[in-house]
Amino acid sequence: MEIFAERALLPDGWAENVAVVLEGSRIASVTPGAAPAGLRVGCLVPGMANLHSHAFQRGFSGLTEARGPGRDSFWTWREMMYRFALTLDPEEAEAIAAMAQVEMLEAGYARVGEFHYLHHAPDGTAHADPAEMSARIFAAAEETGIALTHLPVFYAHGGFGPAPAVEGQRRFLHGRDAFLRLVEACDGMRREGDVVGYAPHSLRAASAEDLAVLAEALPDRPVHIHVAEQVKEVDDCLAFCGRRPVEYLMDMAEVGPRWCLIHATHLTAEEVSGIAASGAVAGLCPVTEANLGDGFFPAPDFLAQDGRFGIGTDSNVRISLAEELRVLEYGQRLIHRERNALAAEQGSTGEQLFLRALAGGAQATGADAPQIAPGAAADLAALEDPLGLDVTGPQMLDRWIFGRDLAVGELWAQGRHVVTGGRHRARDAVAARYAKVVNRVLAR
Ligand code: NGQ
Ligand code: ZN
Repeated sequence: MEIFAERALLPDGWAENVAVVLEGSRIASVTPGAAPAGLRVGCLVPGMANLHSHAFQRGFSGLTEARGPGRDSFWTWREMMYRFALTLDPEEAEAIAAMAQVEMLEAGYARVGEFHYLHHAPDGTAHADPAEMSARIFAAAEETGIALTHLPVFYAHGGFGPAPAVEGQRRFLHGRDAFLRLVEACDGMRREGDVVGYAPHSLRAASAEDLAVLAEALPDRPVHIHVAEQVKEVDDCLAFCGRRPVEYLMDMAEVGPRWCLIHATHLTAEEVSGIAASGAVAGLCPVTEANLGDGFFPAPDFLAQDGRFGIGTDSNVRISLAEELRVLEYGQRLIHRERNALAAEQGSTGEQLFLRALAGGAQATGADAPQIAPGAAADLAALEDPLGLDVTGPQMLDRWIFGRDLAVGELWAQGRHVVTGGRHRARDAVAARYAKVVNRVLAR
C-alpha cells in the first residue's frame, strides 16, 4: 500500500510530501518530496507501544469513582478490582480485551505490552488448557490487529515475607515450573512481530529467590515489574528488609535495559540515578497513577540524567496517548509552578515527550526501533487536522497533546491498516459484544 503524507516524522527530522510504501508488515520505501499518490494523510508518525496494560480492567472503567464508607485509596480500589476480576470467564475476558485494544489502536498505539495475570478459572483451578486466558489475549489481538508483547505474570505470594496469597488473588497464582510452562505455551502463540516477555508482578508477589530462578530460566526477554507505586509498599518493604523497593530490586537483580520498572513513583535521588544509569525503562502510567492517587514520578531529575521512559495505559480507565503525555507534563507544571517542565531542550514539549516515549516503549516491549524508514516495521499513526492549520510538525504534536482539533485518523500495526477515518474497522462489532458482556458481569 502507498501512503502520501503531507508531513512525516523521519529518523533525521520532519519531511514534507513523503511517499511511504508498505509491503506486508514492513516499510518498503520512504521518499520525501514525492508527488501525491495513494492514501493521503496529514501528519505521519511512528506508532507507539503502550508498555503496560491490564486489559480486563477496561471492563469497570469509570465504575469505581463512588466513595465508600471510609477513606478510599489504591487498596480499596484493589478490592473492587479483585471482585470484578474474580467473575470473568475466558470469553468475557477476550471481549473486554478486544474493546481495550480497539481503543488503543484508535489512540495511536500500534502495540500493547499486556501485563497478564488473570490466569486461572474463577475458582482458582487451572483451565483444561492452563494457557487459556493468555490465548484469549492473543485471540483479541488477532481480531483487532494490535501487535502484542505478551507479559505473563508470575504471582506467588500475597505480600512481603513472603505472606500467603489471599482468596481474591487465587486466579493469579503459579508455582515456578507451571509458570515456565505457561511462558513456553505463549511462545507458541506469537504471530510475526509478537514478543513474549515475563513479569514478576511485584516485590510483594515474587520473592528474591523467585526473581533469580526466573532470570536464569528466561534470559533475553523483556522483564516487567510493578515497583514503588504506593507509600505503603515502600514502608512494607523497609519493614521487611530495611531497604526501599527500588533499592532492594537493584541490589538483588541485574536490572538493565531489558527491564521495565512500572510506576517507580516513590524514589530517592539515589534510586532515580540508579534506574537512569541501569538503562532500564520507567513504565509511567500517568492517567492511572492520577486515578489511583499514587503520587508523582520525579520526572525532571530522571530525564535530566537521560533516564528512559515509556507510557502505559495500565488500568485502562482512559485510553488516550495524548492524555497520558499531557497528564505527565501537567503534574510537573503543577508541582514546580513552571511551564514546559519536561522538555530537556528548547523547542516543542510534545515532540520531545513523544520521541522519548516512543523509544522507551519500543525498548520495554522488545519491539524494533520505531521509525519511518525502509525495512522498519510498519507501525504508523497519522494525525489529522480537520482545520488544516498551516503549522509545523512539532506544532502538530503539541496541538494533539495539549491543544484541540487533532486526532489519530489512520493507524497501521505491523502493516495492518486497522484504523481508518478515526475508527477501528471492527469497532461496532467489538463494542456491541463488549456492552453485552459488561452488562452481564454487572448484573451478577
Ligand atoms: C494490578 N494495578 O496488578 O492490577 C495493580 C494493582 C497490585 C496497579 N498497580 C494490584 N495500578 O499492585 O497489587
Ligand atoms: Zn499495572
